[in-house]
Amino acid sequence: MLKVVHDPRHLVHDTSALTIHGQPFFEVPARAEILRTALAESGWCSLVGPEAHGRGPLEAVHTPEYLDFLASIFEAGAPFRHTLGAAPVLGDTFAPPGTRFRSSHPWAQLGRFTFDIEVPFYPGTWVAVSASVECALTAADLVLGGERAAYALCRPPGHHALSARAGGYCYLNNAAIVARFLQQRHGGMRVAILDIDFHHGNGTQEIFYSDPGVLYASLHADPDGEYPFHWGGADERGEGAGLGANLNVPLPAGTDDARYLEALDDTLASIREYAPIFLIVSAGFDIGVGDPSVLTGDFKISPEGFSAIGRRVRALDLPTVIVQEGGYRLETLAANATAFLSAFR
Ligand code: Q9C
Ligand code: ZN
Repeated sequence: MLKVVHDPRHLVHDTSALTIHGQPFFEVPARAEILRTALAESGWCSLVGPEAHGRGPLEAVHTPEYLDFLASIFEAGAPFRHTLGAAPVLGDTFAPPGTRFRSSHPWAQLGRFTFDIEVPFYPGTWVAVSASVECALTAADLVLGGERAAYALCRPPGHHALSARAGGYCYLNNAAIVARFLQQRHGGMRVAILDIDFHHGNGTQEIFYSDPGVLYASLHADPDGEYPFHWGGADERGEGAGLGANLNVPLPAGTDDARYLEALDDTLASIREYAPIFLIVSAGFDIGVGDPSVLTGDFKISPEGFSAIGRRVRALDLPTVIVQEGGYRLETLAANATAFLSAFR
C-alpha cells in the first residue's frame, strides 16, 4: 500500500470561479478531489491526514517576513474588504530588485512578496497553504518512519515559490521544506530533488542554488517559450559551493515519451552519482498530453509514459517523498497520476 497524505482544507482556497486574462484559472480544487478519489478507489493506497509541524520547518526555507505576510495579508485591512472574499486579491505593483522604500500598505506587501499575478489570495488561502505543507511534512515523517515511499497530495503546489515571493500558483515551497526537514533529521546528509513538472521549479532552484547538500534536477519545457521564462536554462548549474548541484534539462515543445525517457535516464544517472540518502519528487502531471496550462507546445506524455517514468524513478531505490505539483487536464489527471504512482505501491 502507498500512503497518501491528503487534507480537505485545500477546498477553502476556492479558485474555481477565477479567470485571469480572460482564461479560466487552472489550479482548481477539483484537481485534488479527482486525485484523492482515484487513489482512494485504487485498492493500493491508504489515505491519511496530516499532522501539525508548526512554523519551524517553514522558517528553514522562507523568511519570517514572508511567512507573516502569507498568514495575514487578507486580514491586512480595508483595501481588500470590497471583495468580501468572493474575488481574490492579486498583486499589481511589483517591487523590482533594488527598491529601498518598504511601504506597509497591503498592496505594497503584495507587490513585494509575489512575482506574478498567478497567486490569488482568498480569505482561506493561508489555511489551505498550511494544510498543503503539512501533507508534505507528514509524508516525510512516514518515510523517516520506514515507508519506502509516501505521496503528499499537496494543493496548492509549491515549486515556483521563492524564499520570500509567491508565484505560479505556489505560496510555500513544499518540496524545499521537505528537503530541509529530511536533511536536518539526518545530520545534514545529501538529498536530491527530481522535478518532473512541465514548468521549471524556479523557487526550488533558487533556494538551493549555492547549497552543495541538495541536488536540484529538473526536466522542463524550455523557458525560452514557457513560464517561468526567467529561470531554467541548461547553463544554470549552481554557484559557489553549490556549483554542480543544480541540473536543468530544458526540453522542446512536443517532447514525447521516448525523448522524455531518454532525458530522464541521463538525469537519474546524475542523481545516482550524487548518492543522496533521500529523494524528493516534485511530481507535476502537466507533462501529460493536452495540458491546458501550456503556452507554446505541450509535452505528449501518455499513461504508459507515466508508468515508465514511475518505474525508472522507483528503480533508484531511494526512500522517496513524492510531492504533488502541477497537472491541470482534469480528464486525464487520475489516469496519469495512478500510472506514475503505482510504481511505488
Ligand atoms: N501569463 C505549476 O504548474 N501560467 N504552475 C503562465 C503566462 C502559469 C504553473 C501564464 C503556470 C504556472 C505549479
Ligand atoms: Zn507546472
